[in-house]
Amino acid sequence: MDAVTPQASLPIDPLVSQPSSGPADAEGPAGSFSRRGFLRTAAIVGGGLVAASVAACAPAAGVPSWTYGPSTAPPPGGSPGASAAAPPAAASAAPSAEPSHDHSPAPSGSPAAADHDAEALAVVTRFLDGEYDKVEGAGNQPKQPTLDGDVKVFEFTVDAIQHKVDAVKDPVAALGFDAMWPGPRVDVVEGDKIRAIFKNNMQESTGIHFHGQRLPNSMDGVPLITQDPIHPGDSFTYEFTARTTGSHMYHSHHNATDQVGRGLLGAFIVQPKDPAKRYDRLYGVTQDIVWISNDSLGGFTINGRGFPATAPIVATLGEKIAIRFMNEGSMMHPWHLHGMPMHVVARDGYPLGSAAFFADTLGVNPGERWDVIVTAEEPGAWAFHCHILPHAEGPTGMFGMVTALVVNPPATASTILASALLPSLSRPTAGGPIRSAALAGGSTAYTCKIPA
Ligand SMILES: [Cu+2]
Repeated sequence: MDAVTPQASLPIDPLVSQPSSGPADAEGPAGSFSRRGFLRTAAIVGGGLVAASVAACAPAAGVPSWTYGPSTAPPPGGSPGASAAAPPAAASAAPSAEPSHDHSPAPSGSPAAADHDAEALAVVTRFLDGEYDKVEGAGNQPKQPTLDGDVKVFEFTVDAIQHKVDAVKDPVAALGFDAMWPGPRVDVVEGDKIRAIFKNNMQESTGIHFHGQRLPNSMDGVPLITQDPIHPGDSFTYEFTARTTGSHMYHSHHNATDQVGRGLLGAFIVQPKDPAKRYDRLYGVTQDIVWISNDSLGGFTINGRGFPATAPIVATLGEKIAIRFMNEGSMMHPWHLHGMPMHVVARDGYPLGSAAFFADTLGVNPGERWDVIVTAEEPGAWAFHCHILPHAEGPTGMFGMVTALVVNPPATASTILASALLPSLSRPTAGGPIRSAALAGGSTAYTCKIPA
């Protein structure tokens, strides 16, 4: 399964088959598609983010009106045209591996306007060029259980890893469940009997807490309170029945400032037993996206990545998307979507019912989960970012907690035709929800040019 959605989007129903997952996918057909898909995505993003004064890059009535170039892959660090202006990684405005929690404004010695624009363009160009798909090790891969009778068994490893938050910066000494950050996404169904086994491959002890679940006390995962620490080389087995529906998490509860800050976190989602209460049936959503923020090692991240390596969300006009915000950091992050509102339907897994509300900016405190439904009702490329601006944009452009919601127009005859004429640019080659959405939308053909 690929991410962006690629990695962030999953079939809604955990009972249906899901695409295989694993690091190998990054270079597999799905990855190939995703890069092409991203070109399309990027094209629109280019229209939306760079050419703000230009109407969204919808296909013209006749032929595609914009073209994208160059088509060659950029060297690490930026596109060919922008690399000269790209700042050295060390000079990036993004938080370093030792992030500053200083929220003071940009220094008064900001670059001159021309430099500012060039550097901002360089980083956006990396986003447009699909940096997300060029960085190995995407997290949130779906975790499949084995069955022991009626018990769903999940076996995890807890590993020290080298993790890249983008394609340019050096890897950081991180931690991961199953060697990924975020750890695997676990989807179960209300009433499922769960056995989760964690093998500690680290050089330090740990303990795993299922955050938000109602559990037997002995399964609460707090070392020295409800269990002994899981020492290096040892395993611990958590057993419980998934009682609490909705968006939850699992994470280290031992030396957690460091261990969660370095990546020991993941999504644990309990789908309601009644299918009519699941988001696909309840709201008609066709993408179900986990969005875990963190703000320690590697700076300000969404699903372990900082802009421009964050995954865009790609939708077709009219599509409904569920986004599950989960904050595993130590700061509040107000997520702001441009262009259309978010329908906030659940907090910490609990449905808001008649108290559901609309917002365009939603603060998510550490530990909280908020579920929103977005109706992709406005075509274009819409910035989607934390609105604590020092987490998102600085004198050398955007960084950290930034991505885009790309809303493609529905199919038109011209785009379908162009798709046939430009297969190398537009034809998806593998399965996955994005491909499905793209095909359904028929809007993979045209591309856009970033204005010089
Ligand atoms: Cu923030």
